[in-house]
Amino acid sequence: MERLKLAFVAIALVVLSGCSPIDESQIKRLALPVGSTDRTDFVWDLWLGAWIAVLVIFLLVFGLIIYAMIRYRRRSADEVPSQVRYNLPIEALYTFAPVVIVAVFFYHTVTAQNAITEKVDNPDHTIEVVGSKWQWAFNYLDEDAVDGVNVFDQGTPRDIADLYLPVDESVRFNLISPDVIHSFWIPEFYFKMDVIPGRGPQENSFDLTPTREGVFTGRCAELCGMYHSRMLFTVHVVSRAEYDQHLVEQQERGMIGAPAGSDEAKTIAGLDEETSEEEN
Ligand SMILES: [Cu+2]
Repeated sequence: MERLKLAFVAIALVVLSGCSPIDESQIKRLALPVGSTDRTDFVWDLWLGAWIAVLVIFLLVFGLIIYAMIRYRRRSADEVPSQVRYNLPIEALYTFAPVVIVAVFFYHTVTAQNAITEKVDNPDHTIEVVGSKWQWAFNYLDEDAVDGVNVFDQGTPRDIADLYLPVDESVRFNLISPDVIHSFWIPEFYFKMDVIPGRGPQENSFDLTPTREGVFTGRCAELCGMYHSRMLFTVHVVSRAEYDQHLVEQQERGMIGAPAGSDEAKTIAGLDEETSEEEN
């Protein structure tokens, strides 16, 4: 008995240690962070709808189970409740019902996905996102960027990259990778898209408009190799003036051009040491 108690305490500790301090507003959003783009409402509607559907199905199924347990229970020691097999209408129902449920989920998922990935006609800004082992480069491809030249932000496995976005202005993201599959994910945007080598702006591109200023953490959401966990980046959603200011600063720092990634593929994270064959 003592051992059992100990086991319970141990399990409770493990489970509870996984919990962050309770943020009540997050409970209201059913564990989603605060949405921060013009597309997040579609995801929220899908998320809330799915939870309501799941709750209704849960109550219905458990209600019927409990009803059957009580209504058809054995009432005396010598009586066996009636045994029923091969009830065709019931079997047809529980084949048909899940198909309907999946079809409804599918319909709403596709509708939401189409709305989320809808392209705008003329995005205010275009940013090329380069995911490579194991960091990100962001090429600000605005035609009017700074004196007609492109500037960029780039990280290393030691110093993560910054991404600047102007609030309330539409941005097109073109995702490219020179090496393996990565995935560009900003949790507050309720969106991620894989970054796939060999695919260009035609296939791997999406538009959105950030609607809330703030600093968010972006991640790589596809296990891409040894230092996958270092593929973090910091997203700064700022005013247009601050955005322009940042581009000018990048130009002054000499961050001009459009890196295609992969330089960092040769760098050992945290050491900044080359490990290419020429040196060994
Ligand atoms: Cu990655």
